[in-house]
Amino acid sequence: MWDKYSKHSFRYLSLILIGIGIATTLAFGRSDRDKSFETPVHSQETKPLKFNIGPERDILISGIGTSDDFGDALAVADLNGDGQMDLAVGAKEHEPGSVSNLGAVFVFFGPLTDAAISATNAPLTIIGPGRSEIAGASLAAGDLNGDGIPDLAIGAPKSPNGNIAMTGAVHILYGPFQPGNITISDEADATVLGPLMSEATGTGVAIGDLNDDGIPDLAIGSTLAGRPVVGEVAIAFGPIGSGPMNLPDVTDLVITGTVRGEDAGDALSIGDLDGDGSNELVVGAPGTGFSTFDATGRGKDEGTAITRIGIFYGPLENSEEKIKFDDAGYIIKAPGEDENEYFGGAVYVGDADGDGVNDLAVGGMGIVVGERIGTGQVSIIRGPLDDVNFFREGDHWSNQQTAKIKKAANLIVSGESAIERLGSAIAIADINGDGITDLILGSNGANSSNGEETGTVSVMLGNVFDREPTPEASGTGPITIFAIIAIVAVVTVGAGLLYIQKIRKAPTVA
Ligand SMILES: [Ca+2]
Ligand SMILES: [Ca+2]
Ligand SMILES: [Ca+2]
Ligand SMILES: [Ca+2]
Repeated sequence: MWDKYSKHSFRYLSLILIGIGIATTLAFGRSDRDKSFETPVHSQETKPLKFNIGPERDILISGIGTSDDFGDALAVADLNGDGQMDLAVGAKEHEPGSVSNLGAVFVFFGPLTDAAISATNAPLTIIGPGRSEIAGASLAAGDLNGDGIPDLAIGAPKSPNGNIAMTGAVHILYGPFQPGNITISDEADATVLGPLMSEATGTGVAIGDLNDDGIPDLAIGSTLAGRPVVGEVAIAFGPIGSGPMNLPDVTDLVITGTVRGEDAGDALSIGDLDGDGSNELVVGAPGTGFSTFDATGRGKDEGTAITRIGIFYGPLENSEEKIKFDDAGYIIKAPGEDENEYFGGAVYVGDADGDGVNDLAVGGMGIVVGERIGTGQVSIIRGPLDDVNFFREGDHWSNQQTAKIKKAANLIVSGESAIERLGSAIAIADINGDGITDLILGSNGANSSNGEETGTVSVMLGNVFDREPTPEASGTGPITIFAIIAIVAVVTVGAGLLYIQKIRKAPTVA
């Protein structure tokens, strides 16, 4: 009897061992296949690298108050002159002392190395000039007065121009900057004022040499300028003087939107994208039109659902005639046709992959990813962006002036949560001081430890193109492998028990 039972136990043990063998084979086979899928791909002929900011962020900077819009604008430069890059973050709806929508800029002097940073501890806070002026809606850093030290340009699209309300303005503070708590009204060295009410001058701003004279120039976006309202970008060649000045008096060149309500100039960036030594101007037009009312009061939807960016190749020259958006060297369109993707609400020219050639990053803070409505997305196209390398031979969109970002993107970072609006602002710079450029992304609707919807800024340290995306927790990772092992084990044990039961029930043969 004992011999017989032990014989059956041996068979049962064999079954279990076979089961484990099958499970192990399946598990290792699975993991090998996963690895081959995860190999980074960098060329435009293949799919882009895709990241979720959640598991990838190395530094999280939290805004202060609910609906502050912290992270709606970013600028990087050595603002205190110590040789390290510093980060300025706009929060256009910050309300210190309950003054509505004063707006503020928080400056964090580099190198930044802590994993969690709060704007409550920002060493320098610059408070907006007046109630409801939404200072910090846009930011740019660069040497505007020619002393070799970076200055800060702060857009406030609802600042007044004398007696004219809500023209918008760009307030300029000359560097270097010290720690402290200052106000724009006390400290501004120059102010460029919009000419007309409600044109939203200062929704976009950028600093860089656009006419090849070696002196940084100032580009200012007014998203509600133009008749019909299309948005405009005014370019003032540097150096920029001191004191208050009217925008039309210093403007050398205007780029005008071509689609009603497209908000041309909402985001601006300057840098050499084709590697010829002259800078390009990248203009975002994230608007989808707006509803108007006809004579009978009936609503009329003029939404165009075209959100796009235009690349204007430098050098640019003085011009009496306005340059039309549709005359851009290249135009890149939103990933979808949906409204509110806000594609082009942030643009940044910088070297994200460290190959010495600038790349182009574009934010769409309203883009839906999976179930995550309004989570936002940032796409990076590797440079050089010239007609040889950008619109590659062999792709069906080659030799065309326009492309969809889905065809052009080499790397995509998506938001972690719904309505966080990742891509509200972008900067590319070495912020932790290790000599390698980092990717800095605003999420102006994100929750933080300071409260709901304070807005945050996330930093991915190092070359993002060298990363392997962290597998999604719910995907085909180790969980699937354990599930396979568990199923095989259960089946094996079950079969073994049935086998033993069968033997016990079998009639004894004499
Ligand atoms: Ca510094
Ligand atoms: Ca210049
Ligand atoms: Ca160029
Ligand atoms: Ca590059």
